[in-house]
Amino acid sequence: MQVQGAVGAWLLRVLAALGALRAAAASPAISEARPNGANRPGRFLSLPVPQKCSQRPKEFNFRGHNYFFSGHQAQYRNSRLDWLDARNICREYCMDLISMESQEENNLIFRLIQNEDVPYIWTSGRLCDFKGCENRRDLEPKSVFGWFWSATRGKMAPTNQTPRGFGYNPWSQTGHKRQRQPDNAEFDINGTNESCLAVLNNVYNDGIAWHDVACYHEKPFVCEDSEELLNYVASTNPGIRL
Ligand SMILES: [Ca+2]
Ligand SMILES: [Ca+2]
Repeated sequence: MQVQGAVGAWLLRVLAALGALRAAAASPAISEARPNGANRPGRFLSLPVPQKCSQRPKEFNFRGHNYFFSGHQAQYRNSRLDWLDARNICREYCMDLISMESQEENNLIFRLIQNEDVPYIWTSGRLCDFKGCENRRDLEPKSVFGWFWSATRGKMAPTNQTPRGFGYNPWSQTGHKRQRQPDNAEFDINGTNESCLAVLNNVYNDGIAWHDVACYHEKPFVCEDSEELLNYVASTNPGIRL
């Protein structure tokens, strides 16, 4: 009974934390775990694993956040995962897929991709096109105003503008349809929306650039510290070293 009580209390705290996140968020936290049209329905976001958080790979550090590239970790060296599976690997380490909120941070990733000749990586960028995103006039048109960083639920700059902190617009000027990104090109091919943000390495002869891509594609990934998850694990595991 005592164990059940402890688990119950813990679950309540998790739910309360998630509820607070939802309330604070520009976009809901839970429903993004169940993308529309996914061929694996009922998938959820993973909770952090305290022991993994304290032993998480710290490959490089920028402005107080640790990062790692999956290709540089023995256990993920050859891993290619869909967007949600990649997120969940990161989240178990108190991290999440990378969010590039400044050109400096973006440059770190571009350099990694260039130096290691990586074809593409997943980021935490996501289109708000799931349950909870309906009737949001502030997100219309979605292709311009509907993108956010799911790691922080921070809204991204309109896709047709240079984001604050950048000297240029990192979305590619071209793609499958020879149109600027995001272009939701796969929808025309098989009805799947391109709801996730990947950085592609010259796939369309366009250098290293941001592309909207269907979330089921399997790619290597970069994880970045999640302050939310680190704070959560710190507050529920007194004395833990993170
Ligand atoms: Ca970031
Ligand atoms: Ca695209």
